[in-house]
Amino acid sequence: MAAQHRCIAIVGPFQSGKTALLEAILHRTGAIDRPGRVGARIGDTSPEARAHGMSVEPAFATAQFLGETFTFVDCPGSIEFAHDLRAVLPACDAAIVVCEADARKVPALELTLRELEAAGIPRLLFINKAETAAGSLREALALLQPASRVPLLMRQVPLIEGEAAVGFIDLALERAFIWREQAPSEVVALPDGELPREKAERFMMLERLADHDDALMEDLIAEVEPQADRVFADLASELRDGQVVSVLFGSAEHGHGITRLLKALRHEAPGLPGTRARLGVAEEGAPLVQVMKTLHTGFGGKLSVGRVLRGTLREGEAVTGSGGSARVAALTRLAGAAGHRVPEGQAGEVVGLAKLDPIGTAETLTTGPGTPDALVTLPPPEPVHALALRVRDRKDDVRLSAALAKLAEEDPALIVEHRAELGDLRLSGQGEMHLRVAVERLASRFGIGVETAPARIAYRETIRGPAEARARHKKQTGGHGQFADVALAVRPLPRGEGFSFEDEVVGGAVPRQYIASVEAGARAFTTRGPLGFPVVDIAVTLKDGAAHAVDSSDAAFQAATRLALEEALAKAGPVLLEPVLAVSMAVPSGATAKATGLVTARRGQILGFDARPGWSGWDVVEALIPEAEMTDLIVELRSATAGIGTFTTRFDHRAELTGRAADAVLARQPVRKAG
Ligand SMILES: Nc1nc2c(ncn2[C@@H]2O[C@H](COP(=O)(O)OP(=O)(O)O)[C@@H](O)[C@H]2O)c(=O)[nH]1
Ligand SMILES: [Mg+2]
Repeated sequence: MAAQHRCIAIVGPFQSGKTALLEAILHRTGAIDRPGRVGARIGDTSPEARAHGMSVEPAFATAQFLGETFTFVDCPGSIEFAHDLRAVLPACDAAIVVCEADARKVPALELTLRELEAAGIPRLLFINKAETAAGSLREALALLQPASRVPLLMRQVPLIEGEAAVGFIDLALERAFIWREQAPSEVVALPDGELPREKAERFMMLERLADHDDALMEDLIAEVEPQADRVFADLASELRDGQVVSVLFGSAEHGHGITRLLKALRHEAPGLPGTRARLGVAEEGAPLVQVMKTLHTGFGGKLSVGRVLRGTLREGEAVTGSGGSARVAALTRLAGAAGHRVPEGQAGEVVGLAKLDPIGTAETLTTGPGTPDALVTLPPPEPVHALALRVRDRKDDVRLSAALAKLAEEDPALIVEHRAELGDLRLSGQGEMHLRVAVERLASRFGIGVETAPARIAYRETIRGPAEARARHKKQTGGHGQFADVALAVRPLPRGEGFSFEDEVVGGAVPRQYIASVEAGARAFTTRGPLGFPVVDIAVTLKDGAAHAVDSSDAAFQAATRLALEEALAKAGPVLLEPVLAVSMAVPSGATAKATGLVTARRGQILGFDARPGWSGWDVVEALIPEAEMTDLIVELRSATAGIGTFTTRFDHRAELTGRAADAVLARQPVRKAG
């Protein structure tokens, strides 16, 4: 059999050391000479990642280990970029979840694990920074288990000297190792004093494995030492089936535990056949490629990064996905910022496919006949932050739309709306950094400078009470003149009812065809009321009027209606309405009080809070918050929750806005011109 091509995602909370781990792996496997430093890391090669010292998009790198090819995907840990993972994870064979033995980081770990559990991705945990966590390593299982719905399987016990962990005992191999700086560990004799602990921990590990293997359970009950093969086979099958999550530890920074981790992946992680089975892809058939990511490089154009799930893809072949068909102009193997041209991509490999214009992220492509069923569907995540954009230079206006369309195609979590009513271009997404990176890309890739401002709010106005007015439009110009006379009543309607028109004219005072003119005039007038905003929740009643046999016209009745309404609305007590959102915030329980504080500081109203269903250590806070107060809510919520709190919103109702807040809105609004 040809060598396996594996694909492993590296995921986990922000700052847990994913990029450092990727570098340690690349260093250990000889793909790079020495591990880099944050900012110059192979995983963080885009200018935006460098500028912010964090990973802002998945980075791909390939390494050879014991005759197999591994493509690793360093996935951004920040929740603002988590949506990228949804296209990446399904095509990976397994994930390494990088975490820390630190109680404060457990809710973030739970968030990562939920994504993987939902997608059914086999996973193992790598507790990083082990050199600083000697004591907590012993407690790690109890500490981390609440974050996982699946039993964690401690695979190692730390060897501790003084305050520091210096190595580990592998519970499956029953061998002791001492870590070496940036080098494979050294096997040492199992220290006598550690034997009881080793036996106890190994028994716990085997017991958990035996939950899914009756024969192993019988061995344990009969106190027979199980065969090593059986234990390793169970480790592999139970990882693949998501029945257990193995836990290893080490240090990315010092290169500790890296070889052990790679061996665990090699022996236990499912390969391409397992991934095909999970995705429901038959073994036989035309070549199939799953698109994990779309990049638009300034120089090379569009690049679709895809994993070959079946067959071999060759340069020059045409592929078809749900977006259309295109020829693969060039194939590249990716390595951080660099890549090199290859003639083909074999089953299991991850390759860059150049210039597939109609193809988007997460599409499934084939070279065979027909359009393949999509293996992955991606509901776009709900935006939590929005900005209004304006080009610095008017002549960039058209280019801005095209550039934003490209960014949105690359990243479905970016939502672009041209809001004609408010005259703004609104960009929304997953947070401040997410939008900031998008704005920086407009400059760095497309050379378009934009200014940002808080997105505008769609205010409305209504009236508080009933009023009546009568107006006459009369002009004598040249031939025949213009004449219309209209008497109207207005009254408020319940919130959300919009606009209604009634006709109570008796005796034909206003001829039939002009009643329609009055209604049309009223509707046109309510697009901008006396306060300068669209008027809603009013009923207009035509009470009376007069027409002239020759001089009346549609235009004259519309004009008279405008005059009458202007007077009536001014008398009826106009008032501003602001949109209020129903907000559902998910936060680690420790931050619930801070989250409710954010609501009350924003003219918000708490509706209640409760444990987040199915989660440990998380709460959900339900609240009503005026949309105008949402600006930067996500920023403050994230800072109150170490970056992992989030919310969803939906429009709930419009509420009257009065007092100083209303004055501020009106002061910004251009005054309605008279007449
Ligand atoms: N002490 C210690 N620090 C580490 C280790 N691995 C990474 N770090 C540090 O943790 C921080 C985050 O690392 P990085 O790889 O960028 O995290 P990422 O956000 O998960 O990609 C950096 O300051 C690293 O130097 C480790 O094994 N031990
Ligand atoms: Mg990183």
